[in-house]
Amino acid sequence: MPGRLALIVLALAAPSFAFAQPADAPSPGAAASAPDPMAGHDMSTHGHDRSTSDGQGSPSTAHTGHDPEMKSGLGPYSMRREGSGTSWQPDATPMQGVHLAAGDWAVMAHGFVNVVHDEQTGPRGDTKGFSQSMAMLMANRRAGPGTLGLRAMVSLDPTMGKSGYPLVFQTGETADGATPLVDRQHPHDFFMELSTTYSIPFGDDGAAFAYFGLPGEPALGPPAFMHRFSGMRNPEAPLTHHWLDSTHITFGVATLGVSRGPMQLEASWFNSREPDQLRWNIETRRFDSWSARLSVNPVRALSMQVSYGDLASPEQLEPDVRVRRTTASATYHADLRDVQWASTIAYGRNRKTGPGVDSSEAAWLVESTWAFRDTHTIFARAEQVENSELFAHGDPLHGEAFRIRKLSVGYVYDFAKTGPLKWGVGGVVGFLSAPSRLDATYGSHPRSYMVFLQGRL
Ligand SMILES: [Cu+2]
Repeated sequence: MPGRLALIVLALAAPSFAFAQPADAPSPGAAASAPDPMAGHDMSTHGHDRSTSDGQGSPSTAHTGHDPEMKSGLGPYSMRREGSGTSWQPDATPMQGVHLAAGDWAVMAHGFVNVVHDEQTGPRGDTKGFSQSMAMLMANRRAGPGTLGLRAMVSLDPTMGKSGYPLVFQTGETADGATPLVDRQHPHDFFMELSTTYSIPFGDDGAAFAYFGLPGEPALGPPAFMHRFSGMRNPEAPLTHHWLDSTHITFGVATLGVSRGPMQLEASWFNSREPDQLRWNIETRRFDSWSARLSVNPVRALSMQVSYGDLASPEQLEPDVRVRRTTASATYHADLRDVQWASTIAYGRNRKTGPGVDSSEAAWLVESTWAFRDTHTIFARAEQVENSELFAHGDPLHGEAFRIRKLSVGYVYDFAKTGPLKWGVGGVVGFLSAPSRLDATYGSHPRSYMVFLQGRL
């Protein structure tokens, strides 16, 4: 069973990170002398940031034995602000994963595995057991006048099979290179990110950076769903994925960005083609597309972005269709005494043009995750899409856009901690609504059910 394989990999990886737990009396050469990749950039000069995770404001406490708050590789702020790729999330977001120092490198490891039983009702529904997973290693060090960053992220999703998992009304990518995946979520590629960054500080609170990923994530959309706090406990991929964050695995991307205080402006050049059905390889293709994003974190709790991308040829099966994507999103993160509560609202629009294609389809997402003492987590997601990919070529309904709505509500109980790993069990129910003309195809009230075991690092 693929799920077991993912569990074994995560379990094997766990002991080697165990020494990275924050220690009050670190051994010489460990946390106490952890390199400061952004030395000279006093975090306390930024009103919207905290100097240390334990709330002690003096910057001198950050490196005297308490868990050093790892700095971003992209600019003079905490790594808390880093979402997926080069995206931003609120500064109030808790640090994920485990942190350690290895020579001159500050290293972070982070990951999850979900073992899922999935049932989608209705004539187009299906049932499947599968695992989803992600393991990420990030490392930053000073190099010359700036900071060098490396990031590797892999997933054992390809073990779920080329056709992914059942998810009614989901569309995007292909299992066989010939027909589109409909009512299924595609597996993510084994290599989700292999990227490098270099940033140079300027002024008191500015930085310029370059990012290269093969694969990587261009400056387009909010942080990807499995990386944002408001959605990361939910094993269901959002139906809005291909309107908001589907470019998170892009085989070839270069980004230049500049940030100053609470603002960041970026531009990316990249290969727009979505990953193909071969999920274990690295694909290369010329850079044919661009995107730009403005991100603003005006206060600790809030992060907002607007972005635009011109994707020359994203679809393997419709290479002549160009997609111009516009997205806007805001995430609010309340870090209270016992509660972490993150909510995201996002809007995306795909304008598609090509031979016989001229459409503009909008999507909305609102999602929220409320976690009490790292034990009880409640999450919900409401979405709406206008989807014209539900019927194959030749079907009379092919190309017609249908408004689909989904409300998912779920709960996870975290029952155990083994070293740095946390284990939870949970469930999520999704209620779908579609125009009654689709009743014959989908049934009148299709639902999505998942129960899952979740391991997190
Ligand atoms: Cu994806």
